[in-house]
Amino acid sequence: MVFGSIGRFFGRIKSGLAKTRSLIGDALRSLIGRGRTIDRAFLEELEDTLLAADIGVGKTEAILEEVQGKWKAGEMAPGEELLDLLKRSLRDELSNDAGQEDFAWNPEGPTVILIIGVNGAGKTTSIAKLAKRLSDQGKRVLLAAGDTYRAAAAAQLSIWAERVGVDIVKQHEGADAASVAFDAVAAAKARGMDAVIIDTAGRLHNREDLMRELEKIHRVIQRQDSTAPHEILLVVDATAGQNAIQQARIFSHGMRVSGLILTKLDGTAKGGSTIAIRRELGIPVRYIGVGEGMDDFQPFDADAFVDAIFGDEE
Ligand SMILES: Nc1nc2c(ncn2[C@@H]2O[C@H](COP(=O)(O)OP(=O)(O)OP(=O)(O)O)[C@@H](O)[C@H]2O)c(=O)[nH]1
Ligand SMILES: [Mg+2]
Repeated sequence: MVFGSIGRFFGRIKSGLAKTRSLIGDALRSLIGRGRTIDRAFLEELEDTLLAADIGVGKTEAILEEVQGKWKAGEMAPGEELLDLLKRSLRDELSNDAGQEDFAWNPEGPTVILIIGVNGAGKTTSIAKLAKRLSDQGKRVLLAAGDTYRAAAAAQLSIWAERVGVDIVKQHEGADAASVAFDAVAAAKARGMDAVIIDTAGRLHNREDLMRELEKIHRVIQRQDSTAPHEILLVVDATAGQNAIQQARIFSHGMRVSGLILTKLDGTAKGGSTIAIRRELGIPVRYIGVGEGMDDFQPFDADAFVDAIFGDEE
């Protein structure tokens, strides 16, 4: 598997997930590879390893139960077989029903993608990366500077728009975010765009204000297109662990989140939290961010992800 894009894809997530690999893959390999028999002490070490890898209490318990069941039935040896069980279990947890397509594109007009998440999660950067990805596919993308709260937000998005080579709709600082979103969807329709990606503020005066603003954006977009937004992607910083889960819950109560973008999986050993986040929120992971550059972004693929954290070449 070394041709062009697939090889590059694999290389990038592998290098992005290097620290996670050493925490999960290497730790499990060394635990399993010591020629031990499965006994209570082994199971305890396995439990500690899985918990230390941030995959979460729920998933850790489920794995231990399965291993224990097989052990008692005499069906399990601690070797490749156990490693295979772990990989399969993680893949099953992470796999999405959706295929490899980015979106169900709106056939009637622009596909409207609303990006939400707490401040600093990586929304604006992820928008740039997604815009780059879609425009590389030949799609015409428009960005909307819907974060009118933070002073430099629109400027930051403009710089990205220029770098990526896409258009942007913005207003003055302090403008009504919903009005920016409304204008952007109108402009995308008028200009025959394929997609409009709307940035939003991560923080307002308080959480209620933030949720109210997001709801207003949502309502106003629907005045332009009653089927919009077609995607609501929640951006989550993977390094935030339990905090990330808590934040994501708040957003997903207020809005019908259609997918997660997990950011900052590079440079952290907390990649295992992807499993905990996916499991606890029940929302599919759609993309992952593995760096600050506009190409450090991949559609989420459970198989590739698990292979990358176990250090498999194939
Ligand atoms: N290493 C790494 N850094 C990232 C990634 N995604 C975003 N960042 C960095 O995280 C910081 C915050 O990113 P932003 O995109 O500005 O986050 P935001 O959610 O838009 O933040 P607010 O606009 O303040 O709400 C920036 O320094 C980004 O470069 C990633 O996948 N990996
Ligand atoms: Mg931002």
